[in-house]
Amino acid sequence: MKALIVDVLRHRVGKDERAAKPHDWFQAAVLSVRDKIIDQWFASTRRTYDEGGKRVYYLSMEFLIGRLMRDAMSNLGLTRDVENALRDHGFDLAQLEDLEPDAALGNGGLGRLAACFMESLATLDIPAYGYGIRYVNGMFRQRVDDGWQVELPETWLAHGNPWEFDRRESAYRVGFGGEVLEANGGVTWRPAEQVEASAVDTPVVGWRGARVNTLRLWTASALDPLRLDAFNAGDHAGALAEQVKADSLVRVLYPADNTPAGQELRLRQEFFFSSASIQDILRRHVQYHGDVRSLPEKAAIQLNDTHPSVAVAELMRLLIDVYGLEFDEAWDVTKATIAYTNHTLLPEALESWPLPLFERLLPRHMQIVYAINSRVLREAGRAGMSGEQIAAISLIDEGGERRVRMANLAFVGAHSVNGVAALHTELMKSTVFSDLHALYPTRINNKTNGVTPRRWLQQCNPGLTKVIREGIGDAFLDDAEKLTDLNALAGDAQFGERLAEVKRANKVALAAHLKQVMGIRLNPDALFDVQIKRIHEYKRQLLNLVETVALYDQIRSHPERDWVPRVKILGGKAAPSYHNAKLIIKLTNDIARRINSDPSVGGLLKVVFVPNYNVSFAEKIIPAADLSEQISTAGMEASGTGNMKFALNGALTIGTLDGANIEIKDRVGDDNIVIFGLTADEVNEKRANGYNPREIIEGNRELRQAVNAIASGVFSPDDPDRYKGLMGGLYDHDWFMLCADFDSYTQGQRKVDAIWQDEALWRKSAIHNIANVGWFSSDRTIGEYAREIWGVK
Ligand code: 26V
Repeated sequence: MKALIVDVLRHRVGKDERAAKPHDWFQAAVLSVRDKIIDQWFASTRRTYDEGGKRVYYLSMEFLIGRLMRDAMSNLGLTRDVENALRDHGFDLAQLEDLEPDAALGNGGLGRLAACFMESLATLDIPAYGYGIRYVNGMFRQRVDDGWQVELPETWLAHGNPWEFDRRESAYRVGFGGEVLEANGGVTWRPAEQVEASAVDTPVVGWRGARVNTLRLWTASALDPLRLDAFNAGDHAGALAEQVKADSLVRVLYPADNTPAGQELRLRQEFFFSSASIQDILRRHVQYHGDVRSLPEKAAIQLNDTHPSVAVAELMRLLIDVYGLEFDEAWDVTKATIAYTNHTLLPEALESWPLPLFERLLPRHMQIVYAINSRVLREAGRAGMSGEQIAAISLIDEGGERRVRMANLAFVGAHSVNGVAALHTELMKSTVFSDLHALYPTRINNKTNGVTPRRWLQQCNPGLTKVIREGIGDAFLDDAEKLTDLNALAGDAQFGERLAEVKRANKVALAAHLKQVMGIRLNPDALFDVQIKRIHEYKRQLLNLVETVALYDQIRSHPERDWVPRVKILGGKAAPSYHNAKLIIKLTNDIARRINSDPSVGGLLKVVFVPNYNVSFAEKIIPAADLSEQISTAGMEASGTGNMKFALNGALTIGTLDGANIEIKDRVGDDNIVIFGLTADEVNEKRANGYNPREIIEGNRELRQAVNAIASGVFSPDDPDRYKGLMGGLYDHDWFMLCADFDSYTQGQRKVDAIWQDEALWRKSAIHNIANVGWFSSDRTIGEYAREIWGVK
């Protein structure tokens, strides 16, 4: 490895050892590791072709990969070698790793899930391709200026991307607009505009190098990138206009999470990548298997949410217009190939497009959507459904401005529709999809999410991994469910001591990092209480903040009590147009400034808002967390995956009966998790039968004082009215039921304090958490998809 790295440094990076800067060494190390991957990559591809088996295609607008260096080294078993080689050259691997930018091609949970799934697919030796967009600017970089979020473009490609391979030979034309021509029985779509999609491939290595799969991201270029005639005539900008338009397709990731962008560019992005992916899948299939009719035997296409659901219409169009299948036959092939995963029930997040826009951009697809719709509505009619039910099933929303409903299109075009946690799947059946479920009662199924234990245990927490290996051996490295052997060590004081030492070391490391990036000093012996995730009202960062203010009050009124020292760590990005989310970030910082500078709390309470939370930051924070905040309004968080990562790293959870929290509770046991608040049924019942938050506030002194303090400007003396509206919302409607859950949340937090004060009890609980969440490995999840949806071994 040492010789290889020097060779690469000289001949491919083009630097000699004496002139090379740290970044050059990093580049050389990456390329050296990449060389080891490539042989495996070719071998995997060849094996798939030889075996002629079924392939899985995961279509996702988002892949939130983060860094790849450690992942690749660790999965190939090269970490030690690279570390030693670099040390011999005078470099520390950990420092060089920090030079790698995050590939942040996603917003949050949905994108990170796609990345975990890619790694598990390779680990389970399943031939698979991820398909997405190679955004030039991924998730924005968040700066905090005077407490406010400021968005800056993320330039992850500034120094090139050593992991990717241009595949210009894999290029497809994608059309927009134009007209549909009918001639001698056939239909052709004559688009008004065309762009070229070309593939950029990144290898994805499975654990122990089991397989290397491909993440294929599309980039766009104009068919005629420089119009020389225009250029020579002096129109230098006009000559580039088409290229600029093509660039815009892959320029930015839409930074909204759970609220549709509703803009034409977004629909163009969706069609661009869906069309290129479907064309690529069909080309590969026809090349190796000859006939498109056998597609379902050789290909399984999974739609990650509705973002790629126009693929249903695109596959139909290609099968009918290009490959000459009859509509019925094409429909059978499409449904047997495609499956759809839903990731949210929030009504505002369900995508739909104004019909005139859809028709103008995709006229042929509009016809196909109508044809599918009339078929589906006929089936509903034959099943004896009411007019109201039929209207709910329709692919077209006829209420007011007519719109195409992408979730309904995905639902009817798929043979499987899955939710991402047990509660979420049941709610899909009873709420948004109730009528579609009545018509197709076997289609909805559950696949509870998971996370890859390679990144989220082994790589991010080597200390803990080592202690576990000493305790139960190595079997858990290949099968996370073997972590249950740790249950036998829950009462072992020595083992508990070693775990506590690792946790403390991780907290010291995090504190050092935060000292460096924010200049704040934290006590590693305090309880690290963490809420990191996108900022959204349903996730209820505000509940955490109001409770923090109440606690601050209590500590000041009763300084003599035996308070548990706490550090409240919050982090996350707000959608740039989401006013309240941005205000919540400012409030966090306003509260932090006041509390952190108040000598009367004597260091018992600190509040930290970590700027620019991303995957790499999560890898530093999660191993150092004692308490994981999973406090969404019940029924609103589809699954959550952060909850799993924290438990796997030995944090206790304080959470509601929402998403996967419920399944975590079932596994770790009621004594090892702190559950509070209304159930999803109770939330519904309250919303239906009238809910009076004002009465609750008036009846609860702690809550009232905290809310009024925030509302009256105690934390914002420079602008006392800043939080009037936000707090007024709690009095008036409190849609997310913060007030209803405040009291039981507070009690939950005091229960956390009590467990913390019993050191042995806390350690035992932490062990039970680590021991019993191996089931939330994405290997288990992908195994279920493979067996129950895709039919692959
Ligand atoms: C919707 C839209 C609408 C158009 C603009 C861009 C955009 C981006 C994302 C979304 C939907 C996001 C849905 C999502 O991330 N859901 C999360 O999925 C996780 C993985 O299943 C799950 O753990 C979280 O609970 C769920 O919120």
